Amino acid sequence: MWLPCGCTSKAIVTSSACPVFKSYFRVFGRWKCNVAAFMPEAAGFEGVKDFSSLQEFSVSNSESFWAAAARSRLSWIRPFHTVQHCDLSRGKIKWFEGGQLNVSVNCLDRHVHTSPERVALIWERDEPGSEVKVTYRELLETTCRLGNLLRRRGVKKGDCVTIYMPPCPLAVASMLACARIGAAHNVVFAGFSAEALAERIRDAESSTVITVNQGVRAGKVTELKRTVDAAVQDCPTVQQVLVAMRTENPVAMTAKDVDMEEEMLKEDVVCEPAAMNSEDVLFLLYTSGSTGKPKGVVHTQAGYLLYAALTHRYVFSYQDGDVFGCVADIGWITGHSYSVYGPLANGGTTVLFESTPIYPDPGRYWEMVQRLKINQFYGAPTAIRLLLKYGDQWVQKYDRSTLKTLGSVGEPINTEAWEWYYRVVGDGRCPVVDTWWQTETGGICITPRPSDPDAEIVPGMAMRPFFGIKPILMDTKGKVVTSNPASGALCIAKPWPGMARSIHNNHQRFIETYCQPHPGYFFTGDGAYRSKEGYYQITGRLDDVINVSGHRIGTAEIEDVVNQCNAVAESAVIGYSHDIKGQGVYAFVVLKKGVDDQEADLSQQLNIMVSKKIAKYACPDFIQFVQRLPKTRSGKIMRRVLRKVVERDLNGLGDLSTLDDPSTVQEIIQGHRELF
Ligand code: 6R9
Repeated sequence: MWLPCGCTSKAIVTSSACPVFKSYFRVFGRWKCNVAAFMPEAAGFEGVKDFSSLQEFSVSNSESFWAAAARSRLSWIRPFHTVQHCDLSRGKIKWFEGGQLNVSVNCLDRHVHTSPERVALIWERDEPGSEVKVTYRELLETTCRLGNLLRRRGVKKGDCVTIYMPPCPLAVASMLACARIGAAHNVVFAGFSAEALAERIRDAESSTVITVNQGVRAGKVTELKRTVDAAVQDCPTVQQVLVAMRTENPVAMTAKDVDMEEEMLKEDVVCEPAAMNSEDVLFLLYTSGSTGKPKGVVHTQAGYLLYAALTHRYVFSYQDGDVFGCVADIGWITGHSYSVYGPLANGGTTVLFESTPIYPDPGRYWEMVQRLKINQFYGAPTAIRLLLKYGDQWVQKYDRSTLKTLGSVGEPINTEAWEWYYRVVGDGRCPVVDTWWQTETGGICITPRPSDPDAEIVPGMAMRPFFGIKPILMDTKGKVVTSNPASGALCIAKPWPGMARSIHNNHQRFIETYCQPHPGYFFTGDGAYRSKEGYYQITGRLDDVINVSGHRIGTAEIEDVVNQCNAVAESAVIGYSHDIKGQGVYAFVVLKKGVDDQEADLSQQLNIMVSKKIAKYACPDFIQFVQRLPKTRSGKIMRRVLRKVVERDLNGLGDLSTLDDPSTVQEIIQGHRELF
């Protein structure tokens, strides 16, 4: 079988050699004769006998499926009257209209009623062995105090609060406090620069920012409050900054700053939850697109929460009492859906990871798995590729017998990394779920599980659609490809509750980006391959978005910063294949005429600019100064040619006849050779 990742063999993971599958089978095993043992709602679904008929039912009877799930999995203040009201071609998506609920009540209060002392969060702080456990009762109290404080300080239903914090219980409480009082949150990854933060605060029109004095990561202290100070200078909307103390080092406080923890102590531990409509905004999360500024993806209350909860439960086979270890930062969608909302909606115990995979040494993840008795581990291929290079001994030193499922997310996982994850980390016992999804999809859409515990998993393939998801592939003419095997643009044919509803302040951009490219379908921006068995494999972005260590970044955003340098006339940034990071950043830069090209100095200057204006991970690994860029006669940069040069695939340069001046390509090839 041919796979686009270059894998030619099909290693099949079956249940026969796998004790965990057997225990999984014992728990869910009776679904074969009684599917309701797997998903209780299915008892009411006609004709559903097994996993595949449940999946088919969820797509062809999506209203019955989602209505049953929403009724049984969420606590409603007022029941919904309409399951869905969607028109994908017009970008109109509404789920559970008429219903009212409060997300923080769903994530906290209902579990406090049944098991107040159950651990909700395990804060895995930077120093191994210094973890802090927070029970559901404690998290509810903290959330309520914070909700009351926000209310007292004027934050109202419909406002948007920006949160600039590393993963920690107060960050989760901040998200949930917003949800409690009906404010939206906008979590900004704490690795973003002051300018990137300011841009997001301004776009979200936040009047309140929540942060910590300092961050601690890999033994190093970062001055997060100082970054916020710099950011808010350019944000006229900001009236107050709530500052919590992550370290004991005092920071200079300005007139806008509020000592968050001191003020919280004055507040009551009971906070009346706001009754929110299903389609009120829960949060904005900024992500990169192929053009323009990062966009504030809008997610709403009920549909998002339901989808996060259901995928968390079934993709990872999460069972009550399990410890779920998602190591993503809360500043990304993975942190939102699988460190916070999914696990908490399910009453689970979830880990908040503050450190890095190699601090204090490359055994960190597995030492943590042993110490915290983690049952599901969810991480990124870039970290797996990095750890693989350090050798098996860092894994084998630690007891990983608690692990039941291993997850991968954020970028394609190559076969070598997959095999190592499965055989070394999971001792060949745990299914590896390569989960494909996006900020815009809200939760996992294509994944090997849920499916029959005996069902095969092909390394490096995301495999099958989740309940309610109907993926399709489009050919270059915009026609749906029905045969297998096939490749094409990945679209989703039906709306699902977890999908994004809009782009903040720019619904037109939402329609143009996701709904118009293939009318009637949600366009993901990714390409995919579908095998003859019907399994999906994601082949990468079709647009100018690149994926560096699982972080999404638009090449246009980096070019925008590079072009701001006085010495630069124009630039073209492309992604190239990188052993560890998945993709690296390669910049072609044309200097202005007469500029004295002290290239080393200039490269350094450009790197400083990118890290200051965006973040460190967006810095070019290579900068090649060129006289001209290859352009079409209409003036468009031919990125395809640049990509081929960097990949050293000179035979694959393709048709150059549309180039304005084909000799540019030779200059660029020559310059590339000189750089290496
Ligand atoms: C969850 C998340 C989304 C983009 C997406 C795709 C890539 C994510 C993947 C994957 C191959 C997987 N991506 N998961 N590619 N296999 N399992 O990462 O969201 O930051 O919005 O990125 O990441 O290209 O379009 P986000």
